Amino acid sequence: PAPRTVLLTGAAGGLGTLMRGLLPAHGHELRLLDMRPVEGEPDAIVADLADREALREAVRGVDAVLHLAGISLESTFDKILRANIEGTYHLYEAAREEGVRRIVFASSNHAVGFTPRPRGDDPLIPVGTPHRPDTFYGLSKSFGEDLAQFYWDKYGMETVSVRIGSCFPEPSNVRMLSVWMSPADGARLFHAALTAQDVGHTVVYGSSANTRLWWDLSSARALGYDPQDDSERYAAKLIAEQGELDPDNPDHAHLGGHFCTRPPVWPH
Ligand code: NAI
Ligand code: 15L
Repeated sequence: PAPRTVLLTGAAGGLGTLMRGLLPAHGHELRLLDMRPVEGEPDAIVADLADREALREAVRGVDAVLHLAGISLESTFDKILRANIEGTYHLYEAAREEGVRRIVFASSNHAVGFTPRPRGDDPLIPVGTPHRPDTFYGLSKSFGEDLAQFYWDKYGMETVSVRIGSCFPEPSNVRMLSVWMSPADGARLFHAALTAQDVGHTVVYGSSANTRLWWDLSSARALGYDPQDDSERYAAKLIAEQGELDPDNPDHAHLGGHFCTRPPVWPH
């Protein structure tokens, strides 16, 4: 397929940096935006999500937006409100004003973080499970999914909300054996979300085809996503170091893990 111009917000961040490297091979031409300068990318747009005029200019002429910008861990409500809730609203308004048809929204497993994790033969968690945010951060992702549904119902703007598990080069704890998404699978999923036809507002979980998966990937597969990785090759080492998840440990009881009990806080 022809390259599609995509605005990547949050391009200076961890996931943004991984996707800057991987998405061009899927045929996407990226325009970059972040509130911080993007290393090695002098043409990147440096703008805050609060700056509606800058956002309008940034989305002008793009086929789609991959919206990764925002606070990615727990913070104060005021900071989350400004960056994630108001910031996502400003992005959607700018996209609506400029006629952008598709947004891929970096939601998070923390929108449903207080959902008990499946054990034994329990069924996988469906995308239709009720929102159970585990933090103000997760609450902002629940809001983002509702915003996306509203812009579809009201204005016909399409969104794929990707409830990302943990997208890092390698899983670093036993919980991540269930929720990890390899960067290569992340690029496959974002590519599918950017290009699938007639998505309306679709919610998907974002992870690799992990042996210990907790949630249902069928809505992601329906977009054409075909994950190639499985965290299981890291399992023996991580379990030897950390032990299996402890059923009596509250940190291990829910999808959101320790975000439910002692959430890591954004440093800025
Ligand atoms: P990150 O914190 O490394 O990157 C976020 C980027 O957004 C930063 O470069 C930051 O400067 C930028 N940003 C923050 N506030 C902004 C504002 N007001 N205006 C413009 N730019 C702003 O986070 P990471 O890990 O790259 O995550 C990217 C997105 O994916 C986030 O929305 C996060 O919530 C979501 N996500 C990531 C997961 C992961 O495993 N990496 C898991 C679930 C969700
Ligand atoms: C997230 O939403 C965070 O942005 C990311 O840094 C990880 O902590 C991830 O969830 C996770 O649940 O592991």
